[in-house]
Amino acid sequence: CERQDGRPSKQRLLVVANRLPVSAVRKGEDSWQLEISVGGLVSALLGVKEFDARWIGWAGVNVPDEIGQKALTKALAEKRCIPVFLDEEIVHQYYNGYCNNILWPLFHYLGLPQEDRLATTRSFQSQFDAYKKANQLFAEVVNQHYEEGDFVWCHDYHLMFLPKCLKEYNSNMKVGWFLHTPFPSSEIHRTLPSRSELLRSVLAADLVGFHTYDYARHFVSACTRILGLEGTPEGVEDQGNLTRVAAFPIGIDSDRFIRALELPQVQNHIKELKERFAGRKVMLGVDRLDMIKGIPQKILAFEKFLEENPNWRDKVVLLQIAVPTRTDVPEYQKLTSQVHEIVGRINGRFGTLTAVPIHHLDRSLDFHALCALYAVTDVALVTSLRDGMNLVSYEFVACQASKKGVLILSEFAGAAQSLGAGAILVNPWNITEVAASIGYALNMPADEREKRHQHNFMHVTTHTSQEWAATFVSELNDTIFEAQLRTRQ
Ligand code: ADQ
Repeated sequence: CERQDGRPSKQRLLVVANRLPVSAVRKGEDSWQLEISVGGLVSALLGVKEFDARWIGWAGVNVPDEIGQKALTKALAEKRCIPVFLDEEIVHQYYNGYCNNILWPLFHYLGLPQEDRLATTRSFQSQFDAYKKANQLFAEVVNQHYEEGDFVWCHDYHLMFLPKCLKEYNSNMKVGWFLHTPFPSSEIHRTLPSRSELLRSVLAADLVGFHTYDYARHFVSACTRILGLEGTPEGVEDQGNLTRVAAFPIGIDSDRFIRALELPQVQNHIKELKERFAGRKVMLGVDRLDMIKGIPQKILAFEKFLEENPNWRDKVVLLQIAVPTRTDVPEYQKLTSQVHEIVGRINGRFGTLTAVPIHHLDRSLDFHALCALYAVTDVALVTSLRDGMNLVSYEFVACQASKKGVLILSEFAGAAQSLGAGAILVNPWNITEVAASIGYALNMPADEREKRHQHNFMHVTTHTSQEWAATFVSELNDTIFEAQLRTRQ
């Protein structure tokens, strides 16, 4: 498409995700305050600037009244966001239930929460019905805002039913779907009662994307085994119709981090942190407080390291920043108490009157404070039990141009496939191995650190979020073009 001055205008992109990149807090009957949300998907998509993008999603609040809905819609429009309104019951069944209690643990190989396994099995059908209803509500809003030529990019496990709903509205709509979590082995997916319906709905998209080749392979093999469809090197074929399936590893807006390090406020933070931890090596963990992140395993490995290396006890500190999420879910509340309990015990065991080995913060940090922390870190510890990609590891690398710190990275994070050559890869379940890796990282000679860092820095600065989005959208375009050619032949 062209503008009046002859230059091509930006491609319109409707980004559809469960949550908008902002959270809304009601300040009065018709006034709202918007705050940017924390999370991998938001971080990645904020870096996408080449498109004329609008974001469609739930604002994270129940707004039953029309005045409130109108005011919120207006406030969000200024941020190019369009709300989908979901009532409390739907949110309970769709979001807390089917998405967070069933799909999230299943896709991360964690199974269902032990104590309500049977209860979940019983309520499964009603939760799945709510999931489909919520996806239908998203589809209605997309359809209202869709203009011919738009690309619709659906995100994540919350919206697996959306491609099918959209194509029912308009079979010419150009629809892509991307999964931010792992897609598990087909043996795991097979256990899901709604396994076939979900796969078929996703296959209605023109292009289906995953972070890694392995996840894409698992998806194709689930379609082959469960639906009996043919998997080809291009994707999945159903009676002559091809759904393209491919890997699109996500990245970050690395320049944003690199530029931030030059800012006076970040430099001040860095100075303060250096003074505060002078004489000690700094280890860092930054995670959403979620079972997939392996936070208890990380802290236990650090304890083992201190136990086995008494000479390091007053020379190293672990800063663990964990932003709480899904705080109303009992499993997450239990995890928070468990982490507090372990941290308290270790600090009691190895702390002194003047210093403790672990500083644990249960909160989100602002961007500048986060950059400063990354910059002063000697060793970053990412011990996810499973993680679609893990952007924290990328952000750490981007901020390490001068320090050249070491990244210890779980082999179960998608990032292990891109940063594996520069990081020390570990099995987070094996705390003996992680403890040994901490020792190796802290003692690593400068030339080895430099070499490992260069490898990862090169990757992080060339495989950016902008490049990720541009590649996905251009592949979506090509896929549709090729499909049109095939139907003409
Ligand atoms: P997340 O599970 O949220 O993302 P991750 O990729 O590490 O995980 O991204 C977390 C983001 O939140 C980072 O940008 C980080 O800076 C920020 N963050 C985390 N804790 C914070 C804190 N305490 N304060 C401030 N910011 C904090 C999901 C998948 C991942 C996948 C991404 C993107 O689970 O596997 O990499 O989506 O696809």
